[in-house]
Amino acid sequence: MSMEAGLPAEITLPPKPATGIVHLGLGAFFRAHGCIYIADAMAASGGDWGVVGVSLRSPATRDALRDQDWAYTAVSLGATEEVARVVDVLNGVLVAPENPDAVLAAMANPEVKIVTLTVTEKGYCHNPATGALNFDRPDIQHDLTAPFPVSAIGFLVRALQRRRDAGNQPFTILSCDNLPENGKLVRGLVLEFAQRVDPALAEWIKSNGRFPCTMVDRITPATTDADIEKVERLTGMRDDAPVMHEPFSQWVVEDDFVDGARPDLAAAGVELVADVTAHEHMKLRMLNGTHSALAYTGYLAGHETISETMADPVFAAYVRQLWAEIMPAVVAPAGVSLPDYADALFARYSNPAIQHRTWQIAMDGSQKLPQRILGTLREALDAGRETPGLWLAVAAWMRYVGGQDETGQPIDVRDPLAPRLQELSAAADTPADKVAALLAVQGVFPADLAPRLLAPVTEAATLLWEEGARAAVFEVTP
Ligand code: CS2
Repeated sequence: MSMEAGLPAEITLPPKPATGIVHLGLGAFFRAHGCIYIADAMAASGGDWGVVGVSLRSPATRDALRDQDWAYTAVSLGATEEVARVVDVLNGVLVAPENPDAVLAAMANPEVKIVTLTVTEKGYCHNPATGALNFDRPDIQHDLTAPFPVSAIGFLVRALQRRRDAGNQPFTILSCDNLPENGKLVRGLVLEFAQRVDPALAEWIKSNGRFPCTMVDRITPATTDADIEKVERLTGMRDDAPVMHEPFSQWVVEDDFVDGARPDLAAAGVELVADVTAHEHMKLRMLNGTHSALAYTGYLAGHETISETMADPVFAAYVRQLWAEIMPAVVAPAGVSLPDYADALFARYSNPAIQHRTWQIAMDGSQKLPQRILGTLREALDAGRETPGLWLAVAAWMRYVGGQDETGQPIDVRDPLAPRLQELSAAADTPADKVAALLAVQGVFPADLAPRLLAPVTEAATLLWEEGARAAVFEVTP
């Protein structure tokens, strides 16, 4: 798909806006979410906010987009209609392992004002239970001494170092990952790393850097070959890297940028707020928490996607039960009704056009459980509330990471802790022993919470192993 293909020779396109943003971790989500807001902000109010994307690992996205002048199709999949648009906001894609110096140079360019990130939970190299940088991670160890980094944190600090050395301002760091207080988290990690590299640099970042927190939301399943065919049928154009997303989209951003420099995000529908905490808690617990619960239980029951899981009445009732357990642990943001939010989620999950695989959401559970489910469980225990649906979700995660489904087939578990979790599970005989062994993994379960979960999760696990996921889900739903 070339944007210029087919235009008469005398027509010249206006120059693309210059680059103002570097994005680390260019996956389908940011292309279906942040890029669209940025494109709309420039369409409304102008500005040089072109984006250079960085792939921290694979060249696949770069290779697919290069021949398309970096433009791509985003398809909004409603239950009854499909709307395709071309998103033309990328000015290039760099592949970090091929040329880390080019990535640092792009980030150090003083015209770049913002570095956005979607590097997934594990990409922050932190301990999910404490929020501290994990200096044992090989990537972090490497980046402390090597001239060119490999981790997102390493790139951020080394690029900030170049900017400081050149007498320039830092960029704003805008985390767009599903982590609680993502801006504060990344600030802490950057400062911890910078402190080891050069304490004066850490001081400079502390005084001059900005790390607004954000809440991001748009369901965006991984693009499949069938999607590529579908886009070709829909638009008549071949696009090797389209993105497929639901119609709904939300971005809530704390308005705290270095020198106030940012696109006119409000013009694109972004909610700019002073404090994003309430939005983010609501979304992590009510959306991502139930997403993970449905992913593990649904997968074990043989359901391929979330919409297929929702079409099973036993699971539709289960997700309602989960929201009833979660809502008392959520403070509604001003003007938001939690029951309405739950109803909207129910409709979004049920959208049959969105093929969101339970297996995809099940990935990296060890990095997701704490902020999605365990915080809610802690508050419920403190308040003496029973949460059988969520206890079952934790038990289902435990069965899932054991690596074998209910029919004895292997599960392709993708998780940075997968080998350890599988080993712990295999070494234990009974469901009760497996629960005890997995609750002892402190990177996931805080030491003070684990003993409190032992009895209820053991009960849920026993039910799950004895009856199977679907029956267990039925059992815990009134
Ligand atoms: C999902 C999220 O894969 C997952 O873990 O829960 O990616 C979810 O689809 C998004 O956060 C929705 O905004």
